[in-house]
Amino acid sequence: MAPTELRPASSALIERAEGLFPGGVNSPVRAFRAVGRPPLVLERGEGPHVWDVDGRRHIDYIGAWGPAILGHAHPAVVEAVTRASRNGFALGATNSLEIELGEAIRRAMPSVERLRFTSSGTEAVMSAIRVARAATGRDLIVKFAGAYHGHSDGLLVEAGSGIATQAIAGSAGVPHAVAATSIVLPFNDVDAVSAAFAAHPAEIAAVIVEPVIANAGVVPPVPDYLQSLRALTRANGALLLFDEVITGFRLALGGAQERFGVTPDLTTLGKIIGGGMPIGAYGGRADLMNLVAPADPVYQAGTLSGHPLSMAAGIATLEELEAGRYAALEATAAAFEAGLADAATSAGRDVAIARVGSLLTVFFRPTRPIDATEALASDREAYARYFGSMLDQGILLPPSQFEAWFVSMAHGPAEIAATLEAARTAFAA
Ligand code: KE4
Repeated sequence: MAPTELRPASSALIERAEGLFPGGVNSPVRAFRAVGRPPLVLERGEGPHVWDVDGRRHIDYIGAWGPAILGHAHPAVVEAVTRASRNGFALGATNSLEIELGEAIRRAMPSVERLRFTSSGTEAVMSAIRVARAATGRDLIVKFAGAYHGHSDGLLVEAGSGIATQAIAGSAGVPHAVAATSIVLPFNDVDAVSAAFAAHPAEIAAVIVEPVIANAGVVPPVPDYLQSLRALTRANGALLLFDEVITGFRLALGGAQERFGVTPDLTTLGKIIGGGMPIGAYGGRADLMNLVAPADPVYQAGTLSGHPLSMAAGIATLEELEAGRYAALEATAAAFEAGLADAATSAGRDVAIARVGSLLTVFFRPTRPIDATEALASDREAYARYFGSMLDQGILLPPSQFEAWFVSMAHGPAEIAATLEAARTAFAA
């Protein structure tokens, strides 16, 4: 049966959505274009499951793209938001919940001596970069190919013609002059970073990095790589910016900076700290954050920054995480990875599974990618077929080879077993 007949309610809603939103979605990946399937319309989530409007239940590994580390609709989070909503919504002045969440973040991430909440990760990254440029008086930013840091102009860029040269726009509408303030380097290549500093002495304000790239699929740092970035930025008067929008509170309570033992100057956060409500945050060394308005000279603002309901959801989520459930999550994800590897091997499929903590990707290529170039060489068609087979068996994976799978604390043995059963069939398909 054609997908349309299979999902009448979804199809009718998608048709209306396509007349309203670009591609029928409010964020591109939700269009499922990369996997050649009609997009789902989801109406409910609970624990490890989501339901679409045609009543189908899916074991979910999208996890709202990161926030749902506790699983969906965790009772403590729902109760916290419901309770807070009875006091009204944004009131336009400081709310005690902002202070509570800020202190919880600093307890977990001591490098975040001071911070500012925003309404998205993009805003947080954009603001952190402004602080870095103001603090150093320098304009250039180094980022890595395959990493995604939100959609601010300067970060929608691709590598220029040569190593350490000015980047080129990665999206229409990004002025060349703005793209030229970025340099895009290969990840996991220390020499490339050294060369960039040599080519641009005293011009690089910061190096921004996803400490574990999740936006090319999962690409971990090679041993000592993050430590090298720390040393090189310090030696060259530049700042190290960890974009922990995904890894923060995911890889450990203290994020990647705790897991890898590297302290950045600035950190950006999002997703988990809002428990699934709109949020972002940037923070770090007090001397840097003290440059931000209402102090001079760095301006930044936001009508709904620190929104009480986002704060309430974040506080409840971090309280659950402080209870120390990471060891169990690690064990679940490790067992999942081993099971997937067995399923692929028994089906004779040549895939490479990359995992850090509860972030993992099954790459349809023989070896784990070391950088974006290798990740992009994966067999996208094979991934699309695999995605479709898993979806038809009730398993919802991220609809792109280049996203991370998110295992939550709500994924139990039954869900993992059901997923591995489906994987055996999907790998054989
Ligand atoms: P938002 O503006 O989407 O809240 O955050 C941007 C962002 C910043 N930094 C990192 C490391 C991120 O992964 C993101 C956003 N992640 C994507 C998932 N690949 C969000 C999903 C989407 O764009 O719909």
